[in-house]
Amino acid sequence: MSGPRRRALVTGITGQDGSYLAELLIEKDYEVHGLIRRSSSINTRRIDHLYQDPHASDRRLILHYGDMSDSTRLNRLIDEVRPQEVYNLAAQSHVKVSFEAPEYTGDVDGLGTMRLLDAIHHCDPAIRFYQASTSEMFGNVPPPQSEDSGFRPRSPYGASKVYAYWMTVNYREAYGLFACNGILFNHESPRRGETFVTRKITQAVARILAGKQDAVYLGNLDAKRDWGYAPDYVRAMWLMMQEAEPLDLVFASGETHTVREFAELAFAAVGRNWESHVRVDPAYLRPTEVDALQGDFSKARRLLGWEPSVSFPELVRIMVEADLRAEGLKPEEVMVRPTGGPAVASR
Ligand code: NAP
Ligand code: G4F
Repeated sequence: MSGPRRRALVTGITGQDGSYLAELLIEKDYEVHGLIRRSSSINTRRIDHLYQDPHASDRRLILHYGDMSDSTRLNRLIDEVRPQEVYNLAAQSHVKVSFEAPEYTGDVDGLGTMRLLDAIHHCDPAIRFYQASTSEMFGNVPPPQSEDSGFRPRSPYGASKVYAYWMTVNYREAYGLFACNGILFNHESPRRGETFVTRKITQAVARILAGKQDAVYLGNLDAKRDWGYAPDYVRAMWLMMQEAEPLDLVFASGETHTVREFAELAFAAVGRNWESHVRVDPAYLRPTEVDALQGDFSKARRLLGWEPSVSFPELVRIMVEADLRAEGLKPEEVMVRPTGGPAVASR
């Protein structure tokens, strides 16, 4: 006979990762509580398929208004919900935007994490805490980056996340909390925000094919990233929270590719030459850039048995295909078959 249903609180539930994590937790029979921000127009599009009317019985998804800048709300929420697991995914997560809004980014991404840790510490130290740490913290540490690499952040976002990382470690060491950091390298999906470079490119491919635009303007094409598939990475978050001891672990694909390569593959997937459609606009360059990320996830593989399931070319095709469908185009009619592979990559 199974015990009482487990409760998880997910901040950032309306984001890319929050939506996949909510799906995973519901699938695993959790009662999922999500923190959402009040806005004048509803922005729950990524979790609408999970939504349940507040009057429904046996609800599995329960949403609460709040903000990471508001400690009184976070304290009350932890006390009211009394989750067994807290996943802190909420963040101003755009690196370029963090240069324009450094104080806000520090408040939400850095202090916000401390507020949540402190609420747990005072309410119920048995609550487990996952912090969405990031490869952006490595900054200009040369690849491959692992748990043993130092942090040399190159953006207000990266610096705020380094603070959050160390506060997570500190609450673990000082008060014995089960508080862990997942140091995740870039992960993408059809739910990726439209202003991150992968989605910007795949959406542009679809819009160009639909005749809605002719070109896409990008910044640094030489930057190298280690790109994986988001659902693999939320599985990593959950696995970390089931461990006997809290750990800090890197999750990555282990490969690195330039932005140029991503664009080349995305346009090639529909038989176009990327150079005919990609233009460079210096407005998208950053004051300081992280040049090259490539993660070494051997510790996660060894301890958790975690492996990424989607290759780089598959990821590009999944995203192109989804954006073509969103534009009303049929991928099977417009996508070029990769050598030896299926015309479409549906997941
Ligand atoms: P995302 O799509 O940008 O989602 C961010 C989430 O945070 C959204 O739900 C957003 O709400 C919420 N949020 C922002 N400011 C908030 C505030 N002041 N109070 C409450 N909620 C707030 O990000 P993601 O790609 O899913 O990433 C999830 C987490 O992992 C983030 O912490 C990110 O920094 C980190 N991370 C991401 C990657 C990656 O490659 N995706 C890699 C490493 C780490 P709205 O929907 O209302 O905006
Ligand atoms: O897609 P991006 O904006 O992602 P970035 O900066 O790597 O950050 C993402 O991954 C981090 C993990 O390492 C997360 F922590 C963070 O929250 C976020 O999810 O940019 C990727 C690369 C950069 O080098 C950028 O300079 O693409 C380059 N780029 C080139 N043209 C562009 C563009 N980035 C954006 N957003 N838009 C462009 O037009």
